[in-house]
Amino acid sequence: MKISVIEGDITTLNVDAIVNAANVSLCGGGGVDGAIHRAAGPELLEHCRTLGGCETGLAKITKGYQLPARYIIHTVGPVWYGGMKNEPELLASCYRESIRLAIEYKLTSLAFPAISCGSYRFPTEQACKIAIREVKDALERESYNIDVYFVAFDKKVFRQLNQILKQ
Ligand code: AR6
Repeated sequence: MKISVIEGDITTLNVDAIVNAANVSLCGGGGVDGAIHRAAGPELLEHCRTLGGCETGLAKITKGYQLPARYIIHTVGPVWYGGMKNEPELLASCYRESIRLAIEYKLTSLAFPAISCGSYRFPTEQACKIAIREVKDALERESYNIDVYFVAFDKKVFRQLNQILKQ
């Protein structure tokens, strides 16, 4: 297992799958979700409309359509309401469910954005700790070998991810 942190636009990555920080409708939105739908093209939305949405903390997989990535794993992070609404556990579940699908589809490389760290307002440092812990634990538990990229879209998340990874 190799874990790396990179800064940039997740839609440009040539990996087996990228993860989308979607919403329960799976019908697109702003942030990374909007960028992924724009880059993948309209067929993605057509496909997503047939999936019946997705609950918070769960994940569904589609093809990558016009993306360099073969697949997109759509997961729905929690909205941050202060931390008393099970937000940390729901975020952890997003990472576990994404890894579960990556293993099921025998993927060898996977890239995550900082789920819930944009419009859903999850405190970024806590979110980055959860992300790295859950991915490491899940892959060790399953003894699964995959290259995982955490993709930061801004300097703050980039710094935080690197710091946590070093510890
Ligand atoms: N590549 C990588 N990371 C990105 C990109 C990109 N192209 N664009 C934004 N980010 P957000 P959420 C970062 O708001 O908080 C959508 O409308 C961004 O800087 O995309 O889970 C959905 O439809 C931030 O660090 O997702 C939902 O309604 C991180 O990705 C809602 O937003 C997540 O920010 C989900 O909110």
